[in-house]
Amino acid sequence: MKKEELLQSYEATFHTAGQDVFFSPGRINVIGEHTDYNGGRVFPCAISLGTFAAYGPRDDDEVHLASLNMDGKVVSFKLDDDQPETDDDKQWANYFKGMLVYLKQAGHQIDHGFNLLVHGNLPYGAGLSSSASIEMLMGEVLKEEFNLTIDQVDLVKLGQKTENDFVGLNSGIMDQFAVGMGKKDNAIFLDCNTLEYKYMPLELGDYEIVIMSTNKKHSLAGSAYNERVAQCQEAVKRLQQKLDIQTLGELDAETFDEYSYLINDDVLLRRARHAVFENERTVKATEAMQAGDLAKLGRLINASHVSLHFDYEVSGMELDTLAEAAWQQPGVLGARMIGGGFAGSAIAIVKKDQAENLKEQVGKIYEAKVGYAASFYDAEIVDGPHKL
Ligand code: GAF
Repeated sequence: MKKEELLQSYEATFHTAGQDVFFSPGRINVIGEHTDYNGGRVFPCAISLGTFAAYGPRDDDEVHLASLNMDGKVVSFKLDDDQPETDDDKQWANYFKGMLVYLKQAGHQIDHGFNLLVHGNLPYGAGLSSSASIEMLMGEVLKEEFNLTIDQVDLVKLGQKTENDFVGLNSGIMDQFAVGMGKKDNAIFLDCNTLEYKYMPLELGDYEIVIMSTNKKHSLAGSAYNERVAQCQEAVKRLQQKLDIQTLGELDAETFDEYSYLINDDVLLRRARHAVFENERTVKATEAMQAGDLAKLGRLINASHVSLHFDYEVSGMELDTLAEAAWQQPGVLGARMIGGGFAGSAIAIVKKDQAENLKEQVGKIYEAKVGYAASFYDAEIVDGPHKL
């Protein structure tokens, strides 16, 4: 949506002119899935699909939020209201409200109300992190409009806190980091234990990343996500009988293998095995990319999907159909589901001149099997949140 159009909608919604327009990206993750809350590595990047917001100040102490993706109905609350919205049709506002609450709790001055009109071209439930996009959008709006002095990584941490404590999903930090720290044409190699990170240009030569969306809605909070987090914590607890570790991300595959007898449970063993091996794959994938060995990068991406399917069990018929159909297409180096799983999106690394063929063929196979169409997007890697 164009800036002018959003400002027009702002005026129609709030009966006054808007002041500024902001954009915040979504994210994809090249590799390193379900490793973030396990203290492992991730390799995500910010994408050009994301969320826009038009902002205007108010001269009272009220916040009025409206989303064009939610019928444009206004949700309003007082600046000092620090409780999550509980009504079903207002809960979307919690991603914004949480950021505001935690910024204020951290001592930042937000001394007047405001209106915000939001529009996302990132489909909700597409597994491209519309939630982190919104959290970091709110962070950027408040930082800019209220001249807050806050380090960007601290803002990212408040995004994760919003997700964990205000929304109720025990997510790791990957999504907020990928969005909040996004850099054009770069992926971010992040160690989620230490928060050390490195930008790495996505050097794919004649290849590109295609995003394949299942168009099946998912709800992470209502799903088995928190259960996976708890299972990994339980596996750590059992390994702690002999090992001095806090997270699975501290283990290499060999050590894990030698001590895996301590886990003594089929499901927990598979969950932990995924976390440990996926962490190693992520390191190997960045090395392969840097060495120009894209075929190896592709194989690691395929292995990630297989592990998410069999060991972590967060794939599903729709995501499997996309990945497996992509594997059969010419010019494809690798394909896998991304994000929390169960629905959402997958990615494929494909030769640029075969990308259209991939979309057509995978699209046909998907529709025939699933009964409705998938959507395809070329991934454009962009900067983090900013004023337009
Ligand atoms: C979701 C979560 F929000 C992330 O923190 C991450 O765990 C991801 O699922 C799986 O890698 O997007």
